[in-house]
Amino acid sequence: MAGLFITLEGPECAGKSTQLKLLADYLTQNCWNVLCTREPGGTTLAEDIRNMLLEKRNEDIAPETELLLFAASRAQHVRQVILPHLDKGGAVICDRFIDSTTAYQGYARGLSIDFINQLNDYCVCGRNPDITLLFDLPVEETWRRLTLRSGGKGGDRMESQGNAFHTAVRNGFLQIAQQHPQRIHVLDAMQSIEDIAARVRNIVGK
Ligand code: Z5A
Repeated sequence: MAGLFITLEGPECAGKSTQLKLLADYLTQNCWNVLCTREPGGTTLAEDIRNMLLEKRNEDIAPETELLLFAASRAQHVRQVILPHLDKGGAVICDRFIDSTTAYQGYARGLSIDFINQLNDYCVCGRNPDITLLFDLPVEETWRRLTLRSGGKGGDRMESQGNAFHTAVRNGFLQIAQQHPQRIHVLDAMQSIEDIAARVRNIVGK
């Protein structure tokens, strides 16, 4: 497989974006040509889909529609951005990827995990991540950080789901990690930013 493909996963406010920047600096210092991107999003079309998915006015979106929109965003993102960069031997760091679909639309929304696995395979063209860093955070801490960040104003459509949904997401991620122990590394997102960054460097450095 050409290039280096790293994905960051976990619940909201687990520190993915924070760690993504630190990891990008580390890889750049180690002579990698690094592309940072995110899902949903990463291309003009996929960013439009992202806006549709996160807007609160779309709260009546059906789970099946939601799943297919995340998949459509990924199919475009992989083909237009991720694969070309990997093919040139670069490093791609992506904030959320296939495991978010399995955790959110599968474990939390209750859609078929088998179907989601097939759909994920279809979207990624056979190029799964080399390393996935899963930032695990208790739901209470997710809420604490979300409230701090929004100043009590409430979040987007996905963030506004209830406690049971976010608990199912967290447990779903942990189950997925158990199924892919070679690829997925679970990190305690309650640690300090510096300690987590050191652990990330240790995993990726190896
Ligand atoms: N979604 C889906 O359902 N299906 C899919 O297939 C995909 C996604 C791909 C995208 O939201 C939503 O789409 C997401 C899943 C769903 N929904 N929800 N809910 P997003 O991209 O907007 O949101 P996010 O990925 O969760 O990003 P985030 O909320 O910004 O979280 P983060 O990137 O993990 O955290 P952060 O921005 O680095 O940090 C958040 C705050 O915590 C910030 O104030 C930091 O200073 C603080 N922080 C960070 N690290 C620490 C530590 N170690 N200690 C203390 N405080 C910290």
